Amino acid sequence: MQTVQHWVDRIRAGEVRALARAISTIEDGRPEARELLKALFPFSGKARVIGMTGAPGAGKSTLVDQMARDYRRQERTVGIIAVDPTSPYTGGAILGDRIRMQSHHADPGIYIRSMATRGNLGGLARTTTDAATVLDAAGKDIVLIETVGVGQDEIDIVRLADVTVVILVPGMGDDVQTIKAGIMEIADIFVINKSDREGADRVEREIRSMQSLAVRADKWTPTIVKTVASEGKGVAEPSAEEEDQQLAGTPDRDAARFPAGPAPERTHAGRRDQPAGSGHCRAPPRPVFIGRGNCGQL
Ligand SMILES: Nc1nc2c(ncn2[C@@H]2O[C@H](COP(=O)(O)OP(=O)(O)O)[C@@H](O)[C@H]2O)c(=O)[nH]1
Ligand SMILES: [Mg+2]
Repeated sequence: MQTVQHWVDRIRAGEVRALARAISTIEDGRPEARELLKALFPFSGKARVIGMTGAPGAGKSTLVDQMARDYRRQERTVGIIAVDPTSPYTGGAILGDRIRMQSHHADPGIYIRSMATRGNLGGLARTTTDAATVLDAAGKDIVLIETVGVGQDEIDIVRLADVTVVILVPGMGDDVQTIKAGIMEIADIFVINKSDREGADRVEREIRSMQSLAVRADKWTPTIVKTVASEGKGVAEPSAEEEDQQLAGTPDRDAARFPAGPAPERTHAGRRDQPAGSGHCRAPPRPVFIGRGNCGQL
């Protein structure tokens, strides 16, 4: 039997099998997961965690795939976690995702993992957070998390990200209104994908009019980027925009997001602990869950 230390060493050396086994152990809620995570924590906190959320079919996987390509061109390593609670592990959209993303499979700089929701041991948000920690500790520069932006679970997942990209498409009609309560307030960047279709400008106007009604506590106005992911058009922009946001004074944004005091230390896969009592936010599902601190401040 190998020791946890040996396992950690193999993960940090980029051994895919060790990485895969770590995430499976977390997913299955096996007891050794806690010990492993504890040993990995000190090596986490460096990755940039980007949450990608939007309705089914919005083009999230296509965009994630293209963004991953772009990051690889910049010689940055990428971990991708696809969360789709409606799909069983081996079927449906996940299988489609796997096929589509297969082009990366020969590239050791990319690791792609679909999260199962079977049994939901310990909560999907928690499991996803832990998987992100593993990828972070494994040295991935970028961790992209794809979720279907519908339920609270998915909103919790994107809250664990450093930056959240909300993907909308033309032709949604009133849907923009419908999802605004949950999804709109967590967006750092809006992507209007399928901009080859009619109505992209209208979606943009709708977002802008919503933005004009409410100013975020941190004064950040989410940027709007138009893409045609299936043709690779504009796909570098979400990454570039994300980069700009990272450079553009995260400290100020933190100060605004954590009005109770200075931004807390990064503790967990690059995210910050939500300060006690800072929130108008719903309580996180578990104490260890990491919030981004800007919820409810739209
Ligand atoms: N017309 C058009 N189709 C797109 C675009 N991006 C993705 N698609 C297509 O939309 C479908 C759903 O894409 P997918 O990435 O699986 O969406 P997801 O469910 O959000 O992950 C696929 O058939 C894609 O080829 C786009 O910009 N324009
Ligand atoms: Mg998908």
